[in-house]
Amino acid sequence: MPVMTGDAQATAVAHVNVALVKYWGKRDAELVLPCTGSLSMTLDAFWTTTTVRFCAEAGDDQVTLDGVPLAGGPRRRVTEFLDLVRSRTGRIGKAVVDSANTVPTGAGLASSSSGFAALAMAASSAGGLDLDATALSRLARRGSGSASRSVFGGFALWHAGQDDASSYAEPVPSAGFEPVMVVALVDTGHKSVHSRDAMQRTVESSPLYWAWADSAAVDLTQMRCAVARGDLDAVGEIAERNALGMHATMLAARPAIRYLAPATVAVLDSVLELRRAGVSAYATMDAGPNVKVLCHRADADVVAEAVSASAGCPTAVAGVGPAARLVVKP
Ligand code: 2P0
Repeated sequence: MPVMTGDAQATAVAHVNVALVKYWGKRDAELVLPCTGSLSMTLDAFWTTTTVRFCAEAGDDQVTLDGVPLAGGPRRRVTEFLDLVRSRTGRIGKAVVDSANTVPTGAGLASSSSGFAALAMAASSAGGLDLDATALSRLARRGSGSASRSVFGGFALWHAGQDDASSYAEPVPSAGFEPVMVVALVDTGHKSVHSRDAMQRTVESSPLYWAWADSAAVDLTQMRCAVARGDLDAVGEIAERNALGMHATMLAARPAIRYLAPATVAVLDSVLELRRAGVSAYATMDAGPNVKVLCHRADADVVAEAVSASAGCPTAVAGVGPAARLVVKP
């Protein structure tokens, strides 16, 4: 492999995705191989823009997020990922990484999905790798599992796989299915337990974990069909039961992990009320107290009003978003 010196820079944009069938638990932490497959919707409203410059003069990797230099664990995750990219390219220089989120970081709003997808695309491109979408999905997975899905727009299915080669995401046919997610911003502060630690504790200690994992396989098959036929009620029902089941596994972990706050439950009640009133609205929650409510675009205002009133919180409406893309090429 030729050693590449000289500066090279690339900028990528990747959008957040929210899982409709969740990823929760790894069977291989080093390779980030999940215990189960998952399926997500990429959102148009939230994204990360990341520039990577391999720089002959830089003494060490420099990483800033929203203008603030990263340190400690968060910085290490990025530098280890850069080491992985460097090991596959002729690049030996350190990197200057500048990243900006339109989404609060570390609040269960899936900022790591867009963050590592954008980093994978920008770093591999600046490093001179020409990866197809599957290879990029595999690489992004090594940074953060959910990032494997943010390489794609629309709906994406991440195959659990057996090894590095077989664990990647791909687009799911969705035939013009264009629902929205009303995001109830219950709390945008940092979560109490990182999802990486929380999922490991759940797999290791929750007696409910494998029951959920088994049911998630059924959810995944049914979800793929429901998305393909654009059946919002079926998609919503499967998504809601899968998410509640995932939170049940965490509540049974030892010690318990509880991301759901009183305001989360208030939003869940308002979603039930909406359904009783004939509105197709379904909730999903990730590693935090915020709630994403899936509904038809025509119902977005009425859903946003109801969930906002229930918890006294702001909302944002997100539609189906695009694939990750390079905006500045080397
Ligand atoms: C998901 N989450 O499918 C699930 C649902 C949170 C709840 O993917 O350890 O940051 O970096 O692979 O991708 C959050 O976990 O975890 C996540 P790592 P990640 O979207």
